[in-house]
Amino acid sequence: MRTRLGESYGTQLVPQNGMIPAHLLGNMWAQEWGNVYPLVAPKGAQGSGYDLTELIRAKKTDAKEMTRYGERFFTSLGFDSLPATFWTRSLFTKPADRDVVCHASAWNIDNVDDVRIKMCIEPTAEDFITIHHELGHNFYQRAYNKQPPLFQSGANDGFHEAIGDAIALSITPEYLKQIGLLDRVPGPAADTALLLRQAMDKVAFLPFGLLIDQWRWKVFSGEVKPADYNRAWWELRNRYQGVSAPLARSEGDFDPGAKYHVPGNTPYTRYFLARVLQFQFYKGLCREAGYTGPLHRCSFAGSKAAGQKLNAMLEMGQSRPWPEALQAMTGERRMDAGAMLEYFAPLKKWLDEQNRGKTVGWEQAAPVARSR
Ligand code: X8Z
Ligand code: ZN
Repeated sequence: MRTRLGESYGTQLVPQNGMIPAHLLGNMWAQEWGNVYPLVAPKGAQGSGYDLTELIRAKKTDAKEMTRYGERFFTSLGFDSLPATFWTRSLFTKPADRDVVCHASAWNIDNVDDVRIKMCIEPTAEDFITIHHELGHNFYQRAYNKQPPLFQSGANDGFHEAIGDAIALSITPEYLKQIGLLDRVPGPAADTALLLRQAMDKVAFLPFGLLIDQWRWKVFSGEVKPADYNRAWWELRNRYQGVSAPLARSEGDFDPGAKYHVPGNTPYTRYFLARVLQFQFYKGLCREAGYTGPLHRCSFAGSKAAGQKLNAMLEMGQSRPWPEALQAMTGERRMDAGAMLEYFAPLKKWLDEQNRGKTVGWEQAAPVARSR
């Protein structure tokens, strides 16, 4: 990322042994970086992937149709369709006449089957994936509705965040062809490109997913005082993500407040856990579907066996300790990033070659003096 962004923007702005300015990463919070993939795409044949945003736009797919694609993935696994009320009571697009919270969310209104999403869907790859994420919440909610109220929840909150993402990992070129969005499946030479884009979202998110609650817990414990809220935020951003503030900051700024979950008081470690768990779930469901090829090319869409395995875990809700739920689906009792490493192994090999002889990692600027 640093090398390629340096080529695009110059090494004055992107120091080759320093941090990447956060505004160059294609996301307001620099939490997922896939949106700037075109700037870092490998050259030549390896770069020939496809652009899901373009495919969605070319088909003039509207918000509800995008959501139908997500629903059809779940029904292909054997889940019942969403209830009619989902379609009439959800919010799919940004209303023109009033202000709403556009941060995507999934709702379980009656603990039976009045499930809904609230999202301002745009025709982009990012929102296409997010729809699958949100529907993962809704299908989980409906699957555990026979549990006693106290168990109507995810096995742990990372599980709830990982279901739809595990599904979305199955959105492979073959799957896109199957559902009529892609005409021609690119050859294996495009794997590097596809994996790189995926890593820019999935891997780059890990340090971000980790630091939000680190900051929050330091605030709650009193270790970080109000006068240092913003400094402590950027210290974590520098240390874990290797990104720097676009402009000089001061305690007159409150950058953590721009992240929905901070003022919204939504725990965030769940997303870090989900980033690891989703690859475990995906691998387990691919195995169940009888898939034996390289992990990143697997799509378990259409597999009733995978659907049954998934449903068996979902309907447990929180009635058993999470290691049992994990075991039911994957055979493993511990959260483990092995499946994630396996998925990205071909990319890791390519990246190691690209980075040979280059400085990997970053130096942080000297910390700003602590206020008292
Ligand atoms: O907040 C979300 C979902 C709703 S639970 C859209 N996510 C995190 C975020 O946007 O910060 C999904 C990935 C991380
Ligand atoms: Zn979520």
